[in-house]
Amino acid sequence: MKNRLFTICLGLLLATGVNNVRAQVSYTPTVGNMATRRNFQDMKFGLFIHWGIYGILGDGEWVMHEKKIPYDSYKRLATFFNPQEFNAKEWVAFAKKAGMKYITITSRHHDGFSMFGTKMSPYNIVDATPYHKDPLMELAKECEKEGIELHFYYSLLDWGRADYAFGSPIVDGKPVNGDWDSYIKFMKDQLTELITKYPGVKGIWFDGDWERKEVNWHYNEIYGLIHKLNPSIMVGNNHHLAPKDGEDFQMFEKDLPGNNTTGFSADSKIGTLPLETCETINNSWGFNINDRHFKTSKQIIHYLVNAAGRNANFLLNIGPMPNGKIQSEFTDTLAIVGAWVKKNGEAIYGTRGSTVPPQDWGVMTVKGNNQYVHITTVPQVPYIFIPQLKQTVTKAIVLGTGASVKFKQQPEGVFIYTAGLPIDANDTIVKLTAN
Ligand code: FHN
Repeated sequence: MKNRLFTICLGLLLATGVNNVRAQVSYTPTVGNMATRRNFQDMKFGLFIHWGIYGILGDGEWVMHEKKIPYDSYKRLATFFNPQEFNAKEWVAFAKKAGMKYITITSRHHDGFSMFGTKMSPYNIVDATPYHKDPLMELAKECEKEGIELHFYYSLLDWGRADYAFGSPIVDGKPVNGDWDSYIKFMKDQLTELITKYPGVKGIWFDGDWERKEVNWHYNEIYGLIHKLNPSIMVGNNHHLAPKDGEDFQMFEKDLPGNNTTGFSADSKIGTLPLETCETINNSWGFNINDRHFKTSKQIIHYLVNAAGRNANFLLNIGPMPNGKIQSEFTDTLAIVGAWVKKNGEAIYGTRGSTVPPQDWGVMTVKGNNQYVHITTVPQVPYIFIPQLKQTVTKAIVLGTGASVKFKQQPEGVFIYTAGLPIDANDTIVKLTAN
């Protein structure tokens, strides 16, 4: 009886239309999904790739919208998008060399162009460009071969499709000038292709929810479909809100969890799901020929360390060039980052954030009985103080050399003495054994 009442109430709710907050109802992740989540948290460092036909204009992925290029004119870009230099092997090798364990790539961005061979629209890289090949299939196969996990970014927002009807008023959860049912079906069909055709996919990264706050995105059906097709796949949504039912990880954009320098995170309270934060290597997501605001290897390492200390993965974005090559500024910087991660990976991979909150001097990560003290800002005084450490420290050494480090534990916390400590310009790591 109780169950029937619940079903009736749910039916009524579903019939009311506006359900931006509604997602997969009462979702319980499978054992396989929980394993994907754990592995995701262990990986810590991923490569985000924004790549599309907009790259030809060298002005980022929003160029169509920002330069007010009519959709039909913009579509011409497809007829000369021909990334002959694309080589999945090179991309995967580049990610591995940087110490990254997974790749999240745009399968379709807001311009609506599908960068994969879809049967659901002719506006895709195989059918609409002279390239006639599917780079995402090549990437998926190479990732699988090389043990790199693959996630697909998928835009909910579409500037061009008539059924999406960008700019249309929304009434009763639908755009009045579009065909919302058709658009939802289109997305489900494409997601089915992405999940069933491409080997090894472990995540779907939605974006664009924020464009239509009052629409019914049918997340209950979309998330339900993904988990039905492959229960182990992690669903995440860059809606800039607290996680919804049916989601498997929570993401932050251009901000560490808990910060809100961009204004995107005002409503995204940190939940209990695995966390990820994404940031650009320069100031652009898609290829931007004019953007020379390259982050240094030190800034990238600090972002990675600070994310790990806040229990989050770091997804670092690059925008490859329209010929399929990755520009040398990115490969050079990430080779340095990779060398650092190779040396210090013990304190990053497989760790979790500490109960000790971020301090002026840096952050801490934890793995089993080990606590890693990441000193990213060496203090003026010859010590750092770790407050609130509940465990008893039995040993303190420099990570890598094993040289012992002087420390003193008191009821209110632990002092680590930094005099004579070999300082790493990026991050001086002290490994504590603590029970
Ligand atoms: O509009 C997009 C943008 O192009 C890019 O894809 C980023 C990645 O986090 N997300 C959106 C803005 O929230």
